Amino acid sequence: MAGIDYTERIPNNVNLAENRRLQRALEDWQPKFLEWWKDMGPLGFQAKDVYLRTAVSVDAQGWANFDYVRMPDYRWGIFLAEPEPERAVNFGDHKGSPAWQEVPGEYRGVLRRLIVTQGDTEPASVEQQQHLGRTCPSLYDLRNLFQVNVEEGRHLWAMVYLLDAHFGRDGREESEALLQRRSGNADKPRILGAFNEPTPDWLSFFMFCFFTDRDGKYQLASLAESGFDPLSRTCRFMLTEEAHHMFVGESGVQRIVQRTCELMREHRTEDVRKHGGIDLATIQKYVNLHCSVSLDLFGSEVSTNAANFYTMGLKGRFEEMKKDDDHTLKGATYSVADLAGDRIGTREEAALVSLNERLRDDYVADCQRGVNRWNQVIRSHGIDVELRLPHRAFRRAIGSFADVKVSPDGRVLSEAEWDARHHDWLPTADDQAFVGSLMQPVTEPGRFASWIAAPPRGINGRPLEFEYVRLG
Ligand code: BYC
Repeated sequence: MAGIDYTERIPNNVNLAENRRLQRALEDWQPKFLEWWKDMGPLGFQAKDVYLRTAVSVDAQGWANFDYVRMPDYRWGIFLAEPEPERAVNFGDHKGSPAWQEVPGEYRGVLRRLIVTQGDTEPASVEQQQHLGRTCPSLYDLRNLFQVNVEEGRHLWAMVYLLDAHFGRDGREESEALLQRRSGNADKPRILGAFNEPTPDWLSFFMFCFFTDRDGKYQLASLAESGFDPLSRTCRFMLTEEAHHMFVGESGVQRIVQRTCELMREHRTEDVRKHGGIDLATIQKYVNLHCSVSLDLFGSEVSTNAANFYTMGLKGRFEEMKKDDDHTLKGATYSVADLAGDRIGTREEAALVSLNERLRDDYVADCQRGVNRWNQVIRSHGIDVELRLPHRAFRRAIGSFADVKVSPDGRVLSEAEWDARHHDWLPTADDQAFVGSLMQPVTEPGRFASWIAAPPRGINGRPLEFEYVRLG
């Protein structure tokens, strides 16, 4: 078991005490991080005790550590998964060479950009969720929000460690810049589109955790294959935290769907709004919005950047080592979504430049499994409605479909048709105002808002009535 040294100012399992230069860089960054956290982290709850899970070692048991913590006292730190002895670069032009423990000089710029792009999403999501605590549907959900937030904070630490440990002065400058950009700020926005969108209500939050955090899972899994071993090890550990975020998203939407179905049955109507629920049609619109925003995060269908990341051995495919091919992809092809006139089909492309699309395919299949579970809840109430993922060309801003209007079922539309119909497919101002009107805080232990069912069980064996956040 790889224990984490909690006697240090910065808990870690990377022997920080033996690297004075790095320790000084991180100790210099730490107060700036805390300042950012106090400024941009959860508003109004910094002094409250929250029942949080903290990693004390990087193996499975190391997660079982739950206790009350005030968020600014959370032990953010640097935890890498155990090294794999004799690990090699497993794909691309360097396949078979020993994995790099230091940054290969010729790939320095590219690798730095990948790490900065990944790192930038972590504080961005905390910023996007800053106001949500004030309208929590229960103490259980409030605690889950804060658990997600502190772990996103730790993911920022993970990337800052890589920048400070391996990129010298440039890395330290990037670490500072990660604390300076702001989600949605016109002058200094976050790097990727989805991370500048607001998360104004809890339906959006759960959708974000389901769709956008899942992009995180697929991107981190690809980076976990990296031939740059420190990146691989840090992403492998981050993935264990990411799983909880997706649980929060999937179970959150599922509980909303369940409550909606209960109200539909009880009142024999689809229009559950007047009974304090969120109608399935509105939930579908939020699915369309968040899915399309997150599909953009995979980049263009055809990308030489993606081909280069792979050939250089820096970013692999999802489950690279489970794939039975030559792991160089030279000469191989892959089928990518394609626009031909006003029809959407597929065409064969070189596999190397199609890696973004391939990862998007893995992602869509995973999203579909979650949607199937929501639909099972709907069916179990005897209701004949299905939630659906929108077509991958719907409402895209990046890639082949950025300039066309496409319906959720994949028909290419004229501008006029789009203008006439888009309010049926995406949340309107009225929908948002309605969802917003439901966002009244519920903070009595064991109680839940009218629009969401209670979860089947509490956290770490505690009952639902447990005081997951002490507000008193
Ligand atoms: N928004 O070749 P292309 C997470 C840019 S989420 C704005 O198609 P590429 C989390 C692109 O930078 C996971 N710009 O794309 C979740 C490029 O610019 P340059 C985050 C975009 O490079 C929830 C140009 O367009 N991880 O962890 O193959 C909570 C052409 O790009 C966007 C990563 O992102 C966009 N959506 O792929 C908390 C992994 N898409 O070069 C956390 C690291 C593309 O012309 N990043 N552009 O200046 C990457 O692997 C790649 O950068 C991307 C883009 C997959 C994002």
